[in-house]
This record gives sequence, structure tokens and C-alpha cells, in this order.
Amino acid sequence: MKYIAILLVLAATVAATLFLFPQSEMKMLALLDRVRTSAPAFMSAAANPAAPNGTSVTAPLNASEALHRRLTEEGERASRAMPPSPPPAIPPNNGIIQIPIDTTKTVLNLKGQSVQPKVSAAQSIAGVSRRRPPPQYPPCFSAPGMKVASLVKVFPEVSWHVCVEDVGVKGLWAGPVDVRLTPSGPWMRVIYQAGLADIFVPYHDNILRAYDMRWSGWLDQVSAQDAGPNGSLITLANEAVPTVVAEVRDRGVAWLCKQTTHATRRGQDFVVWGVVDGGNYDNIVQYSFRDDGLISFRMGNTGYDYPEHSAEAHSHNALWRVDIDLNGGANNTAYWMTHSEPDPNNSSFWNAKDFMTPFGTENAMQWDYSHYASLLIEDAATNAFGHHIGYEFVPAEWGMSRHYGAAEVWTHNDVYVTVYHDNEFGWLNGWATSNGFNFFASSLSPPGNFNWTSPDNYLLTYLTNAEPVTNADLVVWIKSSVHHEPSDEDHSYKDINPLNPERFSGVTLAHWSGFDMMPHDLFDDNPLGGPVKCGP
Ligand SMILES: [Cu+2]
Repeated sequence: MKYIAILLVLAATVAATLFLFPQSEMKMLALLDRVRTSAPAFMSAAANPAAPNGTSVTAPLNASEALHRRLTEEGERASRAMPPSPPPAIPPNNGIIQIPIDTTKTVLNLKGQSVQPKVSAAQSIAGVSRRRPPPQYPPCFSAPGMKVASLVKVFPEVSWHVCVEDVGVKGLWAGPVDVRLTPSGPWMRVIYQAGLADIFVPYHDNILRAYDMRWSGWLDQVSAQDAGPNGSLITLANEAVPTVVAEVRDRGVAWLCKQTTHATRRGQDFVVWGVVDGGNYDNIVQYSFRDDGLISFRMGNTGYDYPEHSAEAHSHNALWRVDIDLNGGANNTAYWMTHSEPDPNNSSFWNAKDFMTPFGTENAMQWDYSHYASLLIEDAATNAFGHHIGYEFVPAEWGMSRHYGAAEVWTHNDVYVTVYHDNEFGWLNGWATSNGFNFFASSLSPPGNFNWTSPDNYLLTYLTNAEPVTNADLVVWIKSSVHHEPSDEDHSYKDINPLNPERFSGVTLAHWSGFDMMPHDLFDDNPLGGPVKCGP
């Protein structure tokens, strides 16, 4: 209102002045233009008179502001002066390759072993011609009966080799995952094993506190409609039907530079997913491996709302276990990253500061959105700048759920870091340990209820000896969650007649939660290339 009143007074003054002194028209128009173009700045300057650079509506631009303004104008002019670009080249097929796995051979422990591959023949599943000589890829786990696949996606710069397995009761797991940062570089291990330890769905009215994976069996079959136009149906070894989709998705602009060129790059995502049944829900377990090195973990909860309690709100909690072996299992170190504004060590309110704090010992932390909290795992190895190569774990959802029922203490934190041990496989519900440490042995058995137990009874016990998480083989546990309050979007079109708010017969839209692993000094420079110089 204050702003409008000022403008009205100014307008009246201008009209009166022009009426009385028409010769001053040019001066007044210039004044008006200045007021119009700087009005928003005037508003903020009035509300915040102690602006750090001391600018106000009438003050001349300082050197930094003048440079910023000049670069803005130059960038706009330069981009419009460019000739139109040619149409994009027709993209090749999605280029996903499935490598045959001989599951008559038993390979169940790849910990600490070289990721440099043995020779194997590539088999095209997407129209990619057989290569000469055969490309080489790191090995996957294998054993008679194991439902496993070895998948490769070669982007122009970055390549991924991803082993996936149907672990039965624990759904679709990924690992080992290896990356090649450059087209001719060596394979580097990033993940040994990663997947869901459990899914927990407590309802607000306490009608059900379900662990979705307690009863899960093999992955559901997937169809061509599931896969979409850029997807491939993956049939795992020892499977009769496709249960995994692998696709390459366009993910929009990765970077562009509209200064003096049309230089631009759209990004792509190599996505692998499957569906693990969980009662009334179909839970999508999805891993994404981007062309810029980022890895995403997502759980998507769809299906139908709980019978007779369809309107009851609830949360879907995922407990992810990521056995990260960055550049091998040894010498990984955990840090807790935070941002603080103002800088607590600087009296000025205008300064901000980021903190990188050693995680110290095995412990649990909570995400803190107000401080951009994240978990950084670094390896002892360094990149060309002498920086330790690393991956930064960041959350992907909009909130964090906490639950207070029996054996639900594990939901009180979001990030756990533990040291890897051969006997810390409790989420497999006793199966692995009873088989003498054999993680994937669980997949060789009929899925079902293997003496299910709450994460409180394994994850929390791993923290008690507080081992240092410095220069060690680390396991990261992330709790992701999504809040689901059924709304009318959960209804089918037939639910309106007869109207019954507790009976939802339709399908609920997928609710997504998860986290990302972002490269942090993993590369020496922009992983997706680009002009050597973007600015002037
Ligand atoms: Cu739900």
C-alpha cells in the first residue's frame, strides 16, 4: 500500500508539473522511468536500509553491480545474435547392454577384490551391435539359481556397470556398482551393495504398523507399458519373466552457456527399477545413475489404500543400506556437512559459512534442512586438484517422520554410519548369518518371513561399540520417508456414487522418497564437458 501511495503522489506531481511547466516534460519522463525501473529496489532498500553495499534507489552502481549489469546486457545481446541452431541429431537407441552371467559359478564375495574385469562377451538387448573386441566389465555376484543381471550404460563421458539382484524378501538390490569417469579410464568401485533393509508404514490411527517387506516375495513382473518408449525389459538370470526395467531418461538441461555460443547439454539418467509387493501397496524400488556421476535412490509407493481404512493417513518409511566402497572399501571417511548463516564466527550478519565436521565414530544424525545438512564420504585418493574424491548424500523428500511405537527408535534419526562387518547383516533376519555370511544366499531360498525383526534389533546394536568412521570400510544407512494423507486424488471415478469416504477403490498415485549421492570432487572438471570458457 505504501508503494502504491508513493506512486500516486508521484503521478499527481508529474501531471501538475507538466500542466504548469510543459518544457520540463523530458526531465520528468526521465525521472518517472528511473522510479519505475528501480521501484522494487526502492522497496527492499526501504525495508532494509542497512544493505551491505550501501545501495539505494539513487546511488550509482558500484563496480561489482556495474559489471553484473554489463554482463547481463552483453549475454542477452550475444545469444540473440547467434544464427539458429541445426535440428538435433536423432538420438541413438538407449544403449543399455546386458552382460550374460554364468550362475553355475559361485561368486559371493567380491569385497576388496579388484574391479578390473575379466573378458566377457556383450549381448545387446536394445539393438546395440556386438562390439569387437568384446568390452570388459567388472564381475557380479553369482550362484546357481541366483536372479541377477549385469547391466552397462555407456554415456559419452561416464560409463556405469550395475549389477542388480532380486533378493526376494528384500526386493531389488544394486551392487556392485562401478563407474568409469572418462571413456578410457579404469572402472572404479562406488557401491558394494545397496538396497532396502525394510519398509515401515505406520498409520495415524494405529490400525496398522506394517513392515512391508516382512512378507515380500520375488519381484513382480514388469511389462512393456511399464518400461515406456525408452525402457528395456530385463529378465534376470534364472527368471522366467522380466522383473526389472532399465531405461534411459532425458533429464532436461544439464548446463548451457548463452554468452557467445549456443553451447548446451541435455542430461540423461540410466534408471533401473523393479516392483516389490507390500500388502495393498506396490512398492517401486528405483536406482538412477546419471551421466554426471550422480546416483539416486527412490522408493515409490503406489497401489491401493488400506481396505476399510482408505482415508487413514500414514507414512511410508524406507530404511536404505548402502555399503559404499568408494574407490574400494578401505580408507573411506565420513563428514557431516552444514551451512550456517550468519557465520557464527563472524559478527557480520552478511557472511555465511559452511562447515565440514568429521563424523567421528559410528553414530546417527538427523537431516537439517535449515542448515543444508548432508553426509560426505571421502576416499583417501585425490583428484587432479589434490582434493579427496567423494560422494555427498542429500535427502530428496520434504519431511522427516518420527514414530514412537515398540522398537521404532530407529525412526528417530535419518542418517547412520557404521563400519562394515561380515556379521552385521541383521536386516536379512538371520538368514545370512545362519548361512555363514552369505548375503546373497538369501536369494537362493524361497522368500518369506525369515524371522523378521525390527531395525532396532540390528542397526542400533551396530552403533554401540562406536568404532571410528575414519579410513574405514563404511556402511551408510538412510531413512527416507513420505507422508501420505489420502485425498480425493486417491479415489477412482466410481467412488463418488455411492459416496463413502472410507472406501477408496482406485489406485493411489506413486509417492516418492529417497536420497541422492552427489559427486564431490570426484571429477577433475565438469563431467559433461562444455566450452573451455563460458564467460568473456
Ligand atoms: Cu500411502
